[in-house]
Amino acid sequence: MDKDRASARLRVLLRHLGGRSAGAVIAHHTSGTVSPAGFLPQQFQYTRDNNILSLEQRKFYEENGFLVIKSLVSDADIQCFRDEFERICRMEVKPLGLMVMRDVTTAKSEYVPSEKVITKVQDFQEDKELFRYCTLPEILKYVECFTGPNIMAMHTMLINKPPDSGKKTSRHPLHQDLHYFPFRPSNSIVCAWTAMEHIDRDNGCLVVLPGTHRGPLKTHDYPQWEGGVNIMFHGIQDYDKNNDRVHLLMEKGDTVFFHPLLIHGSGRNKSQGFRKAISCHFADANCHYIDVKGTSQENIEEEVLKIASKIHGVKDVSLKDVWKFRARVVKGERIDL
Ligand SMILES: O=C(O)CCC(=O)C(=O)O
Repeated sequence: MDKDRASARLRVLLRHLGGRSAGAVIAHHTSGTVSPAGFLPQQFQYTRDNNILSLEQRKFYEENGFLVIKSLVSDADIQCFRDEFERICRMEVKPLGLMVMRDVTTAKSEYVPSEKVITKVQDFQEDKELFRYCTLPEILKYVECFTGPNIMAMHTMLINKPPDSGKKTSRHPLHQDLHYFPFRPSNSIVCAWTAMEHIDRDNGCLVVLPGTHRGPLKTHDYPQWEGGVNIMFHGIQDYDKNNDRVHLLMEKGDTVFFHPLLIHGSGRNKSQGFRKAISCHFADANCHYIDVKGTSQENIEEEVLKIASKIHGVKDVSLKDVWKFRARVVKGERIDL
């Protein structure tokens, strides 16, 4: 590729990824090296043919396993999600099935319902306002590029990463989300993660290891951290320490779509504020459940079933039952999931 074409391509990449997050992406050695002209559609295995993504965007996701779309969710919607989260924290609303989480350093202290003690709410499929995030047309338009037209919302979270207490417990260890999922194929699953405010390295942005979506699912377990680890924050020990790392610096409304095998995590929140993001894992309704017995996912199955029994009092259920209970169709028809 001659110099002019290379810099033109780089400009296109910059436009798609935008300002500072693009700055980080350029550091990845494969992001600007292949000519889109030489890339034939039949080579795509992680994205679908539907003309929503540009060739450069498809190429980028195929190579790196993530794609940032700038300013995708409006300020007004984000404010609505924030208000609803605060209502949940004050216990003014109690959506069915919602899991409310606290940081390991404060989990055992007295419970005062407030935004300052809740670090994550998970499984908000029965909260009309928060679940609206999973049905936003601007989100689903991109999701369809990875899942196809029949879309299930499988797993929902609003993460309220707290200022670190000094024990580094606000970190999220490097992991692959597929570890938590008993459904396949992995290429038909995608996460949408939207920044609810400016997010950078100071308040603990996402960090991703580009290209790792092309590797296998690795063994996960609790990291041996001195200050403790949050419940269900499993991590990978044996990732390639020389793999490039990209810190995703994002503005309010920016959304990253990423593959469930992409190794990612987030750093310590060194700021005084609570860093908020909202996310949903979507899957093609044609995906199927798998039995994780005898696989590396057995440890998370055991933990999830224990929690389901403790919080919801449900016994004799399988991991598949738990997932079927939380899954919701958001576009097209419900098929196998
Ligand atoms: O928002 C974060 O800090 C990380 C979230 C994440 O990777 C997860 O919950 O799987």
